[in-house]
Amino acid sequence: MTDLERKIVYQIYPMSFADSNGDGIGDLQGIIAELERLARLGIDIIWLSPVYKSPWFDNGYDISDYCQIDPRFGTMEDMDELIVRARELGIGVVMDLVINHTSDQHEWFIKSKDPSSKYRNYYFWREQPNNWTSFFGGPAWSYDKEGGGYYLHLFAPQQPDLDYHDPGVIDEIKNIMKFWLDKGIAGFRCDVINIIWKESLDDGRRSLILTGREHYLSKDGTHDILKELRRDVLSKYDCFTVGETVFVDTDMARDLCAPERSELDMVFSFEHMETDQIIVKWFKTRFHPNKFFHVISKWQKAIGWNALYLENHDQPRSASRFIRDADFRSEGTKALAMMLLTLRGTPFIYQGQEVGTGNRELKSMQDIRDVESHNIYALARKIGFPKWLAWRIIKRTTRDHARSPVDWQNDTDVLETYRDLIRFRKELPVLIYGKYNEVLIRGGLFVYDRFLDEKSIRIRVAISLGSKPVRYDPGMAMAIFYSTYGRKEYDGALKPYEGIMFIDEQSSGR
Ligand code: ISL
Ligand code: CA
Repeated sequence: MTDLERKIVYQIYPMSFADSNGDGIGDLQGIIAELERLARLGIDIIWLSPVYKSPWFDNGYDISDYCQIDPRFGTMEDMDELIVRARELGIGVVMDLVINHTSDQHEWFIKSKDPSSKYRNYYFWREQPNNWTSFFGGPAWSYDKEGGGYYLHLFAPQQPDLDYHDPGVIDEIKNIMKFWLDKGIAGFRCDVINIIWKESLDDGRRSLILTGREHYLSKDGTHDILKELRRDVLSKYDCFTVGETVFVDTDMARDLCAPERSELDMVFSFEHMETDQIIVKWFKTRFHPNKFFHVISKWQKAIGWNALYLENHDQPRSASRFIRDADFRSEGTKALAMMLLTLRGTPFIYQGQEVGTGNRELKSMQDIRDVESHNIYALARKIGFPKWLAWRIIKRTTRDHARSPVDWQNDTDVLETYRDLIRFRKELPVLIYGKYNEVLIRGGLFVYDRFLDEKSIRIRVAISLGSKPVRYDPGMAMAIFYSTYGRKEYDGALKPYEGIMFIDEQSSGR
């Protein structure tokens, strides 16, 4: 990971990104047609959420064939064309690797229903279930008549978990990875990768969420698998991996992405995305900027290099979530952009974020298509929540907010800010290689320094997520390098939802 540090990633959710043939579904030719625009934005890598063949029960995170493109998106020729055309523009393509589970329509699972099949042990078939509960609510086991038993699924029943105790499974996965890497892709985003190894199937401690998780969260077996995939496959290619890792703390994350351990290059952690909730994401609280900043800063200090993100296809839009005052929506999204692009690590921009896209207007459960939202709604009703309350929960949290088509005309002003900030990252090595140092967090204001050494240029970033001006004295030698308000003179206070990059005049010699 050397070159990688300079890269900026852009996540595409293909279904709602760009539709080339007018059938209402985004597709690969649509992405190809947008490549130049993405190149102009300055991004280096696109990560595609799944485009593999899938019955689409969980929007493609239920794969029925890892080596085929789902017809809704086009063909394998389109995919090959996308990889080549992107490369011509200097853009790498990262694929989503969903290997904790397959679709229940995958041929392995269908064949595994026969107890004498070699695929039987690819999955967890048991006569009796344990007490584990699933990520989408409800039991993690379902009975299948044909299979003559219960099988484990940590997500929907249509997503049976693979059992990595069978060495055949990891061989299959290696072949799939090679298939894609040989096509010249730039790496993988590894879906829920820290839960793939189930250490035992014993009953779990009863818990409000995910009973059983102590048996599979970030176990040694997961580390072994990651090392093996790196040794046998990934190390032979010029590529990188980012793991989606649920319920990780900084110690676990360090173990997963420390360079000397040769596992992942970086991880998506969740702690900063959990600062506006109580226990689970369905119980939202008011957003408190200071809490959010403290978590971000803690991770900056703890991990040498990591993935940075504010949005993805599972999260409500940051413009609606982290900006409490709707009057300052445009300003706020620019300030958040500055934070994302000036912290230490690899920034991931989610489609539409660069034009300040907010949450969707949703009227009732009929507008919702996400399987998770439907399950949670049903569960809430079952335990006695009135309809209005169950709906309020879904309305605020549903993954559909991020998954709807983007209005590219939304806020082109925000887009200009993204362009500027991306350019600075390319021009100022301190923003990439510089150390991080927290200066202060108070009253919705977050200030930090990026610096290489005492003698060279120092950038001080101040981000305000508050609706009132806030006084802040950066010290004598600091002048405005860039403000999201476009101003050049500093008057001793940040404006509402302003982001400022100060530069140390003495050290830069400007
Ligand atoms: O949505 C979530 C966080 O707010 C999680 O509960 C999420 O389900 C979890 O992070 C796993 O996500 C990934 O795997 C799922 C898939 O539905 C998600 O889209 C994917 O990002 C199962 O493959
Ligand atoms: Ca289409």
